[in-house]
Amino acid sequence: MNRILQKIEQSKHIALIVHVNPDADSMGSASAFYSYILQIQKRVTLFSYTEDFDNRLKFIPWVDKIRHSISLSCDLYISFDCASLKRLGFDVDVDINLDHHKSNQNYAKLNYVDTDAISTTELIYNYFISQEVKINSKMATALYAGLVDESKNFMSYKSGEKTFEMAKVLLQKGADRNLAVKNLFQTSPLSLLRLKGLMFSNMKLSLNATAVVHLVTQEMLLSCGAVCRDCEEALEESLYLPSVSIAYLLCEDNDGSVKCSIRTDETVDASAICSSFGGEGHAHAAGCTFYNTTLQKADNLIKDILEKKK
Ligand SMILES: [Mn+2]
Repeated sequence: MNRILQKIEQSKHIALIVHVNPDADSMGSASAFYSYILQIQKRVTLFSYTEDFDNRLKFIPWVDKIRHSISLSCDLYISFDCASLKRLGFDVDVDINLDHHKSNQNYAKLNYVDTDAISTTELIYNYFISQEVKINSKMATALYAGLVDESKNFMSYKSGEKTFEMAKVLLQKGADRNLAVKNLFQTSPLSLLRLKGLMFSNMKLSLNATAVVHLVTQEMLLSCGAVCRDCEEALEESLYLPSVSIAYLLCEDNDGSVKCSIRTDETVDASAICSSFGGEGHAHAAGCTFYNTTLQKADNLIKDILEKKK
């Protein structure tokens, strides 16, 4: 951690990079860091490869400052919540990698990866506390956004004493809890609700009803006005079925690839399955991409792996 501070102190213009299709954790950690860099009176720029990211993240401070084409003139590049270089979208050498993914590839000069942290914002929070950084209300809201999203509004099995302790401190520092919860858990575009209905009526059970399979075509997405990432909610809720320990999604993306997302209970390692296809993620939430294939062929590949594990 001291080496991180040292690097920051030596730099004049610092680039903060979130991952492609940023989530509240990636954006929240970069946002809190943005405030911090401003506090120490250095130049800072926030980069996201994805331009049309989720509207529900717009409440996170500094999101309006995001740039989408990387500048190579910064003297320090920091990535947030990004397990691999590929997840950055940009072609850039990363100096500091701040993350909590089990599958992190330690691709930077300095890698600070804490797989025990429930969110990357927890790791940033610990850094701020250890460096006695003053956490203002903007920073608190940003850090809270990542915490509440990754812990699924504190429902995740990983939520423990330190999760609630961090939440408590952030609320004391002025985190806007209502704004975060309203945006992250209680806002749904019509397209998403329609897609959920369609996914639930089309889903299949397999392997003695221990697995749920969602095959989503471009046609299904277009009929709802939805995109692949909108499938995540229905995927996660599929695990609510008592007999189910794994739910996976294969979704035809508009670039012709098939996006795979896997959610599991504590008995199955999702990240192990996805890494056999070049993907990455956490033990119970992971993803990978298949190229030049069909939904059916990709489904067979996953089924083969699951059957071997039985
Ligand atoms: Mn995260």
